[in-house]
Amino acid sequence: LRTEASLHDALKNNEFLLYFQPKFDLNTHKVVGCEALIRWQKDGRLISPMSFIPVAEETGIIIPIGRWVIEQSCKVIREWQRKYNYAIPIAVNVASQQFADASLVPDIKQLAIRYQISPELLEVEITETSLMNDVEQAIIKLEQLKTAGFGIAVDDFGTGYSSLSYLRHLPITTMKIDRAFVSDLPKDSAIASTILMLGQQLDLSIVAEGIENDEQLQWLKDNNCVIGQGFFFSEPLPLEEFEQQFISAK
Ligand code: G
Ligand code: G
Ligand code: MN
Ligand code: NA
Repeated sequence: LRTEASLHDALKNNEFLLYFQPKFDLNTHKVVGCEALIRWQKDGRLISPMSFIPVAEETGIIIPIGRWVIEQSCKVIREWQRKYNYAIPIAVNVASQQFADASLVPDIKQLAIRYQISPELLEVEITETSLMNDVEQAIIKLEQLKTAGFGIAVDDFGTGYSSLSYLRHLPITTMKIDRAFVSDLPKDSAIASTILMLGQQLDLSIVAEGIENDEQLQWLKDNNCVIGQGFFFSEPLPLEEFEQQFISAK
C-alpha cells in the first residue's frame, strides 16, 4: 500500500535503494556524471518511483525521503573517491515540495560537510515546473546553492512554462532536454534545436535525456549537444553494476 505510513516504514526498514544512470560525453563516450534514481524494494519486487513519489509529495514524507537520497549520494561520492580515486558528479532529483522546504539548503550543505565531499560533485535536478511555482523564492534558493558550489540542473526542460526572461535570472548550470523531444529526433527537431540554441546563448551545459538510438545520437552530436543519457548507452543500474561497468574496469 502506497500510504504515508508504508513509506515511513520503508524508510525505517531501509527498503529504498538508488540506481545510477550514467551520463556520457557524446563524442568520446566517456562517463562524465550520473543520475541517482530511487527504487523501493518491497517483498522482493522493485517499485518504481512513479508509483510512490506522488504520494510522498502529497503527504510531505518526500522531505525525509529526499534527504535520504541526498545522504546516500554523498556516501557514494565519498566511497568512489576512497575506493577508486574516482570523481564524477552525482545528480539527485529534488521534488517540488522538497525544493520549497526551508531545510533543503542547510541539509545539503551539512551533508556535504559531514561526508567531506566537494560540492561540485553533487548536482540538484529541479523540474522547470517547480522552479516556476515561485520564481522569486527559486532565485533566492538557487543563489544559495550556487554560492555553496553545488551544480544546478533544470530537469524536463521544455515541458513546463518557463518565462524566458526569468530563466536568464536563474543561476543554473545545466539544462536537461526532456526525453519527449529527444524521442522526436531526427524527424521533429524544432524544439530540441531551440533548447540547444537557448542553452548556448545562456552559456549552460545541455544534457539530452532519453537517447535510445544512433539516429538521435547523431543528430545531437551534429547539433553540438555534448552530454547525454539514455537506454542507448545504459539503463539506470544498481550501484555494484554501475561500479563494475564504469569504474573498476577502468
Ligand atoms: O527512474 P525512473 O525513470 O523510473 O523515474 C521515474 C520518475 O521518478 C522520474 O520523473 C524521476 O525524476 C523520478 N525520480 C526518480 N528518483 C527520484 C528521487 O530520488 N526523487 C524524486 N523526487 N524523484 C525521483
Ligand atoms: O524525470 P527524469 O528525467 O528524472 O526521469 C528519469 C527517468 O527516465 C528514469 O526513470 C529513467 O529510467 C528514465 N529513462 C532514462 N533513460 C531513458 C530512455 O532512454 N528512455 C526512456 N523511455 N526512459 C529513460
Ligand atoms: Mn532527472
Ligand atoms: Na528529466
